[in-house]
Amino acid sequence: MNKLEELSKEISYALRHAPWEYELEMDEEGWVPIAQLLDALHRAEKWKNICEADLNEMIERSEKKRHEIKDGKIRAFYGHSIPMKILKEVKMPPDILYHGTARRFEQSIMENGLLPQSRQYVHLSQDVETAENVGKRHDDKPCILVIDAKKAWDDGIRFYLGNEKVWLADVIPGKYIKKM
Ligand code: HQG
Repeated sequence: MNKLEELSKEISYALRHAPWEYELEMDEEGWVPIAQLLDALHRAEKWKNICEADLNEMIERSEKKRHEIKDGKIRAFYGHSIPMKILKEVKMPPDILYHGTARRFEQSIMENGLLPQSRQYVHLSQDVETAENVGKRHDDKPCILVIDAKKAWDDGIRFYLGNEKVWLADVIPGKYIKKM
């Protein structure tokens, strides 16, 4: 892992899971003042020279769009597990979305639906390749689930925008899910 990847991991941890460890004041959309984040990072020897330009470079160089910077603030696009629910923008999804997961979870997902588990939202992928990469984090031969997002949306299930490849939802009942 190179230094920018390491930085991205630590910032994801701070913004998704533990803002209080870094004394960050987070608003309801997950935004945190960059100055606060930099102050917290500077306390660690490893990050004592990090500046805003490094954060921009981290975002630019990453193959996944995990963070966003705007008006002196930074936030994570998705992945949160903190108790305060992060408000996301409701948006009509593409007709089909995908979810890559472990073979061992498949039966439970079909029975109980896709649940957010330790995160605030269920994470869905815009395309099969992205879903495969997500699934490989859990299983070397992941199973890909196909979500009838159009039907779910028409039935009143809300979807939210993560980034251009990641969509979010509260719960996806099993009737909208089939195996690829
Ligand atoms: C599974 C990474 C049993 C679900 C990724 C998943 C993504 C169930 C696991 C983002 C279930 C949760 C999120 C049920 C869901 N029974 N298992 N009823 N419902 N599950 O890591 O979606 O690199 O919290 O299938 O790329 O894998 O960190 O979620 O396998 O975008 O930026 O419960 O995190 O992005 O696992 O990944 P996770 P995820 P980053």
